[in-house]
Amino acid sequence: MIAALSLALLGSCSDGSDNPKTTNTMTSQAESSQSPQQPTQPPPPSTVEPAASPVALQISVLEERDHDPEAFTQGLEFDDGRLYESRGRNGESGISEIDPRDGSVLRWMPLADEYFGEGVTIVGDSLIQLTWLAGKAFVYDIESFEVTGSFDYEGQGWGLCFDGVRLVMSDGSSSLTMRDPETFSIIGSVPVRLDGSGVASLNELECVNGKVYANIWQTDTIVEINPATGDVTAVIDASGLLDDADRAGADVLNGIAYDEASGAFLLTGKLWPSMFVVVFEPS
Ligand SMILES: [Ca+2]
Repeated sequence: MIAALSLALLGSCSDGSDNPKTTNTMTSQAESSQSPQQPTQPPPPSTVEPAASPVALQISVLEERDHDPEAFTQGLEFDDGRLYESRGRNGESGISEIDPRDGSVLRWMPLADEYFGEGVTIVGDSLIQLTWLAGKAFVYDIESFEVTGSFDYEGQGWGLCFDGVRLVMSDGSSSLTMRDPETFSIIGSVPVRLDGSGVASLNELECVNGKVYANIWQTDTIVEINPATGDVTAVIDASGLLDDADRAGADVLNGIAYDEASGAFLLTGKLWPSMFVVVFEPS
């Protein structure tokens, strides 16, 4: 299954923008060869890719838990039941392991003041943490929290997740960039579209079962993306998590971590006093 998924994803990333056209051509040829007896009927437009409108989803809160209101959350990820968070802001940035039950900080490794931490993900026994404008990703040993290496890259770093084969990275634009997890070199990119329009400000990411979830900066919206095509397949309304009092001291939603054990997502945000165990359900 993983191999099949890998092939599908690798095939898509080499030229994601051309995939819909390719699919359209193939679909039309197949239909015409199979339906010579119906020359007077126009082809059903609904079968032409990309056709599906994104599904509207909302959140169902299963549990509210504490989160450090001093944490300027830039990345959130589970690994084997342990929860990791990247914090931003110069002078306050670093990596922490936090207790998923109560948000307490179990381990903390600060970044030098010149770096502004961004998205984080896990590859094997390593954490990889982006920085915003420095063009540098730091690699940490997940057990010791020591920095074991770094990667240099062009442009801004926002969100990062690992789909088991490739790293997926956002930079605040409407595109996702796929990178080799060993070298960090670019191996593909895909423009993200919602009803045909680009979706800008893709921020924190989470790779789950072949889909990529991204929260849109400065909104309470999370989009579910098919990384093979860039199409948004679901739009999740994550508004209303914080009450007005908590909202006043908090910044934007910016943390998505999927817990494989429960099948639920954990959501939080920059300077949020709470994190929320949620599932997505039809609106
Ligand atoms: Ca994440």
